Amino acid sequence: MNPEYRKTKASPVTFKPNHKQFSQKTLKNIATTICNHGYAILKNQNLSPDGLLNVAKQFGEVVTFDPTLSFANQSSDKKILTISNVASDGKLIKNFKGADRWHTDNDFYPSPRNHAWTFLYCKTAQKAAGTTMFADCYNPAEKFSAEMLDHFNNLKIVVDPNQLPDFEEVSELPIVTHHLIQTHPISNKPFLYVSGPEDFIQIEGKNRQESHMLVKRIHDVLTQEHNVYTHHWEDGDLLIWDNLTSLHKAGAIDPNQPRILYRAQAIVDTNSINNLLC
Ligand SMILES: O=C(O)CCC(=O)C(=O)O
Ligand SMILES: [Fe+2]
Repeated sequence: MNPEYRKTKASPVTFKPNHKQFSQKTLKNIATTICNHGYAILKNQNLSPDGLLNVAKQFGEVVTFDPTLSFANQSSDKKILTISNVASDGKLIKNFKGADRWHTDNDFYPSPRNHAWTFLYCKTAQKAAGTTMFADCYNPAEKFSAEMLDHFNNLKIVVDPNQLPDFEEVSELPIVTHHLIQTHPISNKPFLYVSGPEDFIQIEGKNRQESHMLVKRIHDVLTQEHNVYTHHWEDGDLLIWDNLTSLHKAGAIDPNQPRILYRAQAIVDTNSINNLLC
């Protein structure tokens, strides 16, 4: 089926491919979309957790999640996470908030291992709630003054896994730094790698308060409405996003409706994606 194209700036391309077997052309369309827009939407997929892993595998090395990650339900092989407000007894968890602050997955890995695509599949959607939002981090020159960009060019973010809410106990992972302004290894376009949540990210050489203020200032610009795509889930949607070029977070979750998502990740192999795009 042909891809549908929505032209607003922050909106991704939507596909309805055959979920059982992606053709080379579809794989190329998906990869092109993600590299250009930061994310792609695949409608009407009918995936089991294993089916989701099979999709992720086609784009890179599937991530085995760190055992100290605080997400509630992990599969036994630690490759699929279930993000759900339904407890094992079937009751709704009333205070389930999800990842409701702007962030970037896998910022706690050094480059190029942080170049992960996240594959989030919706088994059970909420009506008029439980969205996922994406802020576009491409085109920093359109978003910030030349003076700010000059300043950003010399800065690095510092990610300390022990400070991140993602980990429930002391993490074995070392502290990593990333340049704030980077060039995308596939699209060759500049982007801002700021991550979040804003009070957890440090800027090298700045104290906590200065870091927090600067990251907040950047988030305030990136997360303006015109720069954000909000995905209203339907059952069977698969969203794939590039963690280099978009910040994301969960929108408000309705405590009275189930919301069940499966999540996998692949570390993107730049060479194989480049080959796919040729
Ligand atoms: O629940 C959501 O909408 C977002 C989940 C999330 O941040 C993730 O899967 O990395
Ligand atoms: Fe996330």
